Amino acid sequence: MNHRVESVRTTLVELPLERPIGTAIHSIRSVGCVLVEVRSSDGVLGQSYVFAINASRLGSFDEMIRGLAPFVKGSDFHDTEATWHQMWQEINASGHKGVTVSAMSALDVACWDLVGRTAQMPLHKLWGACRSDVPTYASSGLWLSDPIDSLTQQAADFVAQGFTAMKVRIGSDRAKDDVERVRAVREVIGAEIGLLADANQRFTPKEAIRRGRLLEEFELEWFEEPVPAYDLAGHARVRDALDVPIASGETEYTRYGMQSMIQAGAADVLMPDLQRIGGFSEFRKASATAASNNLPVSSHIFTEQSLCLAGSLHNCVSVEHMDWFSPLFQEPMVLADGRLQVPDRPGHGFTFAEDLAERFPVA
Ligand code: SMN
Ligand code: MG
Repeated sequence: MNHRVESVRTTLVELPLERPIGTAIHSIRSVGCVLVEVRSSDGVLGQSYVFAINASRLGSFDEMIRGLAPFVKGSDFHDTEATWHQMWQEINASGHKGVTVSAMSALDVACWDLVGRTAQMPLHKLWGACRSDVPTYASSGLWLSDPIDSLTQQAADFVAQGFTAMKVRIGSDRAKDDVERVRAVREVIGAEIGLLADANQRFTPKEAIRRGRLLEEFELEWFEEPVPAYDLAGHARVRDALDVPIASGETEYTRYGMQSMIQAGAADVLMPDLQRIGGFSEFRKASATAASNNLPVSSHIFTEQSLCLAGSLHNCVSVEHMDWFSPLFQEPMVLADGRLQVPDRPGHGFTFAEDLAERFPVA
């Protein structure tokens, strides 16, 4: 049997958002994606993508992916572990965080997809499945840039769509504005719907503790990225001072980043991001590291591609529902009873739609 990768192709696209949105640290008008396709000598395709907010410096991601493609081209795509470590060694001098790891992620995910599609098996089944659906929370909304009447409308819409939890962005200049915004959402959704808050690293530890206390009455499921991602000791201070679980980790790279967070006691829930963590291979190791420390993980965005992970990682307790990337795929995600189905299709289960480059050109 011939199991070689014959070609690696990248395509740049830019998906516009419905409206410009903002968090405490981001202004987002669009998401630029590098689509990656690896083709086997049998003509089977494995697919993945990485993205950059507003398509900023998207070319650097493309350049790095194409620069690492020779490690994949000609290799047996089942040798994901060997290929990952060859790339890891190669990027040593350029840095084990950032664009380098994102590029490795894109290639690793595409090769795994090819493994699943060639075997005609869903990846979660190949890895050892633990569930066929997973709790999710609505995250494509409730932005810090949205006025309160829009927040309440969106929150009601999420409930009507069948979501049983949602995430609101906080980090207003004035504490009382955060309180007013969270209160408005809680009043609309009632006590039974889960509410999570993401501060996107906005606060000092003292301010995070103050805001956390002010928000206590709203029974948040978690308080996400309360302080700068690199301030692990600050995370730990906030975590010790508040009862609400602290979620963080979307800005960390690889199992080593997760390990640092765990050792610092930074979070109650770790949130690996498929792109930054380093692909399926590394996400699985990061989750095992968390599991060894009795910690749950919840995937950060990359909803479609994270379902096969959640389907096979027992401590992956939820996935973030973000709809930005849905236009890339032929298959929709299926939400039922507040849970997303893990697709029963080969590979990660999602196939690029037709004519993406023509329909979503980079501005
Ligand atoms: C987020 C995700 C993607 C872009 C900006 C902000 C946010 C989240 O931190 O966790 O959804
Ligand atoms: Mg976040």
